[in-house]
Amino acid sequence: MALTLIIGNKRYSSWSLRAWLILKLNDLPFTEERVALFQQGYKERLVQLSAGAQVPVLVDADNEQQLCIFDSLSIAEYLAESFNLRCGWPADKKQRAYARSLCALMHAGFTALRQQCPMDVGRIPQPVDFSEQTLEEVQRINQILSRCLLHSGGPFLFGTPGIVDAYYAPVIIRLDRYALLHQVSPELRAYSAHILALPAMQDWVEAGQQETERIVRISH
Ligand SMILES: N[C@@H](CCC(=O)N[C@@H](CS)C(=O)NCC(=O)O)C(=O)O
Repeated sequence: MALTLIIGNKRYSSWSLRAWLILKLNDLPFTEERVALFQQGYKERLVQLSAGAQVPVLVDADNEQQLCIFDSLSIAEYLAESFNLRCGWPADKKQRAYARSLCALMHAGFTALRQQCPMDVGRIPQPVDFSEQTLEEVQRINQILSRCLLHSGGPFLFGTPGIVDAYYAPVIIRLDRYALLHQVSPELRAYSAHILALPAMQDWVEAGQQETERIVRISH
């Protein structure tokens, strides 16, 4: 099994970060390939790679065939099925179901926050004129994640690190970069500090800050 993860700009691509972090948290060997989004020819490259024509894409190649898995959630599930992940889904069936629900919620929801506060790891932390809907979503995230942390006792959402933490990592970057951390519980603030201090997260943020492309508006 030889894995290649195609990602977008580390500065902006939140869905790429999720898949990348799952691989990193689990120490899985993989090759990384970056496609700079919204630059000339990028879409043609993504169309060639997968039916989704977006990043991330996980390419699993062996001698006989090459499989391209697109969509961060499908990548997470493929990795969880292929490897005995140390940082995967919770072992307990009920907790696992809840962790999957939280990932599905992130995958399909929180659109106001995602649109108004695109991930930008190079942004100097400052607020914008948040809409009511964005602030409501922040409070919903605060309640959901704080409850998880109180229930598990931390330091990760379900105690030990897992896919669900990777899924919410870009939200933590947004809370930080849009100066929203003072609006969340002490538990979520401590969790955020813990996530931002992970060596893999620091590597991603540092690399993103070094990228030279600037995208004015990206919503994901
Ligand atoms: N639901 C997808 C979303 C992927 C997505 O929106 N990717 C963005 C970058 S973070 C992208 O490829 N944008 C470029 C484009 O759509 O052309 C997933 O979970 O992987």
